[in-house]
Amino acid sequence: MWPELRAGLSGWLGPRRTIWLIGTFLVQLYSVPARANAPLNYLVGAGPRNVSTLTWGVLIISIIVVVVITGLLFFATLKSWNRPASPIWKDRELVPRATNPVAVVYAGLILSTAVLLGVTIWTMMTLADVAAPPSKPTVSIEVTGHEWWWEIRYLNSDPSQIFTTANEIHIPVGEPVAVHLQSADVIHSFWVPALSGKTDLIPGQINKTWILADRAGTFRGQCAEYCGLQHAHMGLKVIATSKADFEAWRKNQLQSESEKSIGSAGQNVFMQKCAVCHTVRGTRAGGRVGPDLTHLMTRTTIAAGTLPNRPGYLSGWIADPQHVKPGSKMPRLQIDGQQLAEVRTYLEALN
Ligand code: HEC
Ligand SMILES: [Cu+2]
Repeated sequence: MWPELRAGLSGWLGPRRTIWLIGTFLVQLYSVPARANAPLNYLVGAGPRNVSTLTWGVLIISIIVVVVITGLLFFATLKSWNRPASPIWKDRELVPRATNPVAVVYAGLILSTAVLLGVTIWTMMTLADVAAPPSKPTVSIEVTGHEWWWEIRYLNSDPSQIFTTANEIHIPVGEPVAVHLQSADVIHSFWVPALSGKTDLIPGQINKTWILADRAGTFRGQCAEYCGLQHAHMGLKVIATSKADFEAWRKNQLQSESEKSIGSAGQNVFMQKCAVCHTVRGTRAGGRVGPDLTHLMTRTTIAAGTLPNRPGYLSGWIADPQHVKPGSKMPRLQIDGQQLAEVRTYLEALN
């Protein structure tokens, strides 16, 4: 069979194809680091290691299985070419073979059962491992899915330590964080690939999961259950920092605006046009339809990761949210240029 195989291959694999294949391989190799930085890459974990180890393990086993099966298929195909063409069966007698060909089938069955069983047990063990955090969580948050943004509430047994923010979760490095998931409307799914698997947010039910970052960094998350028009623009970020930085951030989030005493033309516009839907703690603005804006400027993005939180984008968003995120629950408001500038100045002081 080898001469045939070699002849077949060299016919197919001319010099141009060889160069093309090697080139493709090199390009792939080169783009590996680029893909490692892709925001939703799940092959590089920053949380409990065993999940990414399982992913890699199953991936490698699957590749080996595909390669072996393809090899055997090639082998069987080429072997049958060696048979004399169109045998006339009536002139021939069946010659008993030295080895039992059915043994190959048994071997295949045993081997694939063993591989599948192994992978199943490994998966079960990993699932049991990640069911509970390695130690008692030090921080607990409640995440509420809305069409199409995330409400984040930091829970505490002391009510004065509870606060609400949106779309960006800060956590201390190395400490497990309990996450309670619920939904205000339809089913969403909480997914931060580097830190945990997916868990659904289901109306009328609280699902629990946990996250842990073993290094500092910003980890992108995404709603992973189709939830309507702007599902793709329902992103979130987990920002893992040192304990000290986390505490500083938390202290600042706990402050109300009145302590910074803001009173301006912009605030008047805000009270008239925005306060029905948005809260700014410490003021009369207590709407709960949209994100809490008390510390808007401490966030890096707006509209659930859709735009960077910079003045130009902020103006664009307020002037016409339906252009940025069609179907979003923030309507286009009747607001003139001067009011827009004033309200933006007001928002820019919310830090
Ligand atoms: C009818 C309710 C409603 C009104 C009125 C409203 N908003 Fe919103 N706003 C929302 C909703 C809902 C979102 C979340 C949109 C999304 O991300 O899909 C939002 C998002 C925002 C955001 C982004 C916040 C973040 O962290 O992502 C800003 C800033 C904002 N609104 C400012 C304003 C301003 C300023 C006004 C008044 C001129 C206003 N909104 C009026 C409902 C409203
Ligand atoms: Cu969603």
